[in-house]
Amino acid sequence: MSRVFQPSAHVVEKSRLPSLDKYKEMYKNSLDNPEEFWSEIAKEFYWQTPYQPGKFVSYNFDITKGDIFVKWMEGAVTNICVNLLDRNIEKGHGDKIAYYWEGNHPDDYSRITYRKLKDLVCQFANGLRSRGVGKGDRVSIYMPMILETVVCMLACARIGAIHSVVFAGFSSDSLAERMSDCKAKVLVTSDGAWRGEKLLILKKTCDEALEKAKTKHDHTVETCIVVSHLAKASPCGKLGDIQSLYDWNDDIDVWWHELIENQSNDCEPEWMDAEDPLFMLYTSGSTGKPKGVLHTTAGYLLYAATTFRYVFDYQEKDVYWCTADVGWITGHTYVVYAPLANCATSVMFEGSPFYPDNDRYWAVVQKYKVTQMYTAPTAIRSLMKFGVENVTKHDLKSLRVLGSVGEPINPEAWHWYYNYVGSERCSIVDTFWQTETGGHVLTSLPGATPMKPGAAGFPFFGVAPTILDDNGKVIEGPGEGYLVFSRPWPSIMRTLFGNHERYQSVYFSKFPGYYCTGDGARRDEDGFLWVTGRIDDMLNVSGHLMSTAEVESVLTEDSRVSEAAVVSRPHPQKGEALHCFVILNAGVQPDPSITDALKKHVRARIGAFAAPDAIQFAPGLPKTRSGKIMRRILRKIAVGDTDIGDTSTLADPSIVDQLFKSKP
Ligand code: 6R9
Repeated sequence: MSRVFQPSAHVVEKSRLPSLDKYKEMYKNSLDNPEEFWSEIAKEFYWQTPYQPGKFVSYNFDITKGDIFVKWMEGAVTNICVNLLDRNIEKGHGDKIAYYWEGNHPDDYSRITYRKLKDLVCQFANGLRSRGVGKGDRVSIYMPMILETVVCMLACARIGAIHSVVFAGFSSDSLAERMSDCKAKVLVTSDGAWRGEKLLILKKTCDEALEKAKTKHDHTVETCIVVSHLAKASPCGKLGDIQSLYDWNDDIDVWWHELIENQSNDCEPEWMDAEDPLFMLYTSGSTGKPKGVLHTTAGYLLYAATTFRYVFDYQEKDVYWCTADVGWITGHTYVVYAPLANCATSVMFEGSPFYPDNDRYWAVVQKYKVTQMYTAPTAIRSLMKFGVENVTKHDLKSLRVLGSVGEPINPEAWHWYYNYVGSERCSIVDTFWQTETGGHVLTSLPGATPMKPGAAGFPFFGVAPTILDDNGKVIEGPGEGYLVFSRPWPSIMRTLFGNHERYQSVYFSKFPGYYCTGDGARRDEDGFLWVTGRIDDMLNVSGHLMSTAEVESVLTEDSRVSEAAVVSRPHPQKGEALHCFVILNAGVQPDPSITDALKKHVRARIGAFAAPDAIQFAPGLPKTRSGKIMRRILRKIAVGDTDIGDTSTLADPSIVDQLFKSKP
């Protein structure tokens, strides 16, 4: 039995949702009367044309009855950027700080008000229009955590262009593939960025990616807009002649500052239908190419705004900080859209938790008197090892709510976060959600719900989770199975860009009538939901999802490799780490230089976060008679657990012994 923690008086006193009963009442209403529930929230926002009553939500989740679709607020016309900026300024908050920006180096920091942010967004939006970008065009963004990144995303939203942010840790191959898949017209980047003492020359990666898009994917990006960031940033290591590190091609490259130089800070927004696309974001699939998850306008706005308000219990004078990179969905919804929709003041941090010292996170909380902090278990675990003095020497009493996202939080990390960062008086909100869900779907709510370390808690308003067994039978009460949802909430993804078939088959075909998350979940005796991890061939390394198939296909690109199988094994900081079984071609001898080459190749092709921890040369793989790799057994071998259970279905059981013996 795990201990139950009740919200402290410190949290409850201020909470806008101060009791479990209130949550239950609102939750019930959100399911019984979705139109009443969500249209009340919609009233706060600006609609050029209001929605048509009676058509608030329509959908089909049952593939046996026809195509899957989800529509919210049909008939409504709005612009999300206007709602985030103009609306707040008109309400008198133009001088409110939208972001405190904290650079990689502690000497680099700035702040921006709502008014100034709108001016910059309009100028850049006009700049994009001057380059021929309009409604429906795709703009790829490969940027560090700087204010221009937010400006760029909102500028796209203002003119109806679909932004596609690619995390700036991805390789040039990955960027090329993503730009080509969505046929991006423009790429926006910066010359580079510091991450701790490491210098990243982003423009160079972009040059390579633009070339690869052309030669490998037959796609030409028309314009590459470059923020000059390095000249402004304090150097944190050796800085050579930057300009010599990348190319400049006058035909397509243009400096950001030159593009906006003479642009007006007024920009007529593009009026968008409720279901017009807002952005796409690629996420790994268990097979094949990355999936371009597409989100639309009105539903995303409503849901992002509402989750932020209740899950973080944001109040007017609070300072909120989400440490996620904008390259991931957490950065989209909870660094950009949701805080601005609530007229919040946020911290945006460019750097690393370890630079210049391992207490940087806590120094930032103290500096800005952060009230809500939102980070990932992997970050917490990597900071735990430096001892609690790093934390306790800072004044963290401004904190009220501590968020966690990306993977299940292990109880040890939960307790450390709760005891030392939150001084046993902050609520921890463990938020389960996905790129596909657009916003939190299972979570605790500060002030309202009790907490159990490691449990994601309860469904958010409008969300109807179900647990199914292997046969698709609903598990009522306590039990474990597949986590699915029986109806849409406003920000569920609408399709995979350019591939509705794949959308239907990946998410809706396994259990007709349900959206399938790909995660397992358990409901305990008290009704808490625990997410137990992926049930497909996906890996979650430091909160980054990737598929075994993706890494395997990169490994087999090496001509010396004939076959590869990748599994995860537990890792104290990263959560999971990659253990790769590699079969070499006949005549090739295992050698440490091959190990090195393969590790480097995976980093180069996918990104540094995908670097394997172990490469094991294997004489063969445990396969069933029908040729399926038994990953269950490989996972046991990776951790040295000889209790492997039934091997009777294996074509060649002797292989298992050999694999245990050849473990590095
Ligand atoms: C927001 C985000 C989604 C996958 C998801 C699940 C895992 C995320 C979690 C969690 C347990 C949590 N996940 N949050 N598992 N508890 N609080 O991370 O999106 O990158 O698409 O990953 O991450 O496995 O299916 P995304």
